[in-house]
Amino acid sequence: MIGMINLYFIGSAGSGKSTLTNAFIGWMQQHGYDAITVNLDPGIENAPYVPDIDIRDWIRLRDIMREYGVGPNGAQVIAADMLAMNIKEMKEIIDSFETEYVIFDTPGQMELFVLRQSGKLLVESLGADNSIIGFLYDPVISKTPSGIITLMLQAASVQVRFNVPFLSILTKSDLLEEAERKKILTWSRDLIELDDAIHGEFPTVRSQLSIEFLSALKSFGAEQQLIPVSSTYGYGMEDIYNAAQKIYHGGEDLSRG
Ligand SMILES: Nc1nc2c(ncn2[C@@H]2O[C@H](COP(=O)(O)OP(=O)(O)OP(=O)(O)O)[C@@H](O)[C@H]2O)c(=O)[nH]1
Ligand SMILES: [Mg+2]
Repeated sequence: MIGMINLYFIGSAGSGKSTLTNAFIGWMQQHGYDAITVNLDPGIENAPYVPDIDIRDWIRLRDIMREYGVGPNGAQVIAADMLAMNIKEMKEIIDSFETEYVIFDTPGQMELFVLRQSGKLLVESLGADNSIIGFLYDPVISKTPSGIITLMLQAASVQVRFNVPFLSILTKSDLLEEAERKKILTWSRDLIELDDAIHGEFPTVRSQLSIEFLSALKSFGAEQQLIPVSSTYGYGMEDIYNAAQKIYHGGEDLSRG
């Protein structure tokens, strides 16, 4: 029996992690589910939610910049590495909540969480076998075949890195025209369509992206139906919840458990 589920929102800068954290916790609370939020981004400004646990209680970018004489980017890297020292204490606090879902908002720059050792250490220390990564697809990037393929490659690298169950989420889908949204959703589940589209995007250049290459991506679950959501309008939250429940509880609804 799985207890707490750790759900990590990971995605490129500005893809909507913090806003989705807010929208999703809001939806969960409104529907009577027990959940908390953890902010792992020491550089967050104007957080749209009040985190239950906040990395800024341990690590402050301004202090690091002053102490180490580095700029904001250097401070982010040092902060990411410092996270490792706070995992044990953070775990104790998280455990004390005895909640069903722990929702993690990760740092703006995805590579800080994905590439530095501390991100992996955190996921493993808190329990990889009850974790889910929600990978966010930015709608503006997803609009072109080369853009969505790039995101699929990033998603595949995140999967290689963490090796935990995965959800693919198309954020801010209210910004897309209906036709664009349909096109992106088709590409996400049908790599043959995507292969046709990438050759359409580069008609004069012979693309090195072969169908074999796209099929390799498939083996990492890239050909997975995207879950379209909008944090602004609040839709898609139930779809994220149902997909997450399906992974660990076979779709069982907590409220009826
Ligand atoms: N229209 C629309 N805008 C959104 C939605 N979600 C987020 N945004 C906007 O997208 C921008 C980035 O959102 P954030 O939630 O800060 O994204 P993030 O991934 O946390 O960004 P960083 O942590 O700074 O990398 C903000 O201006 C949000 O208001 C959405 O569902 N619809
Ligand atoms: Mg953020």
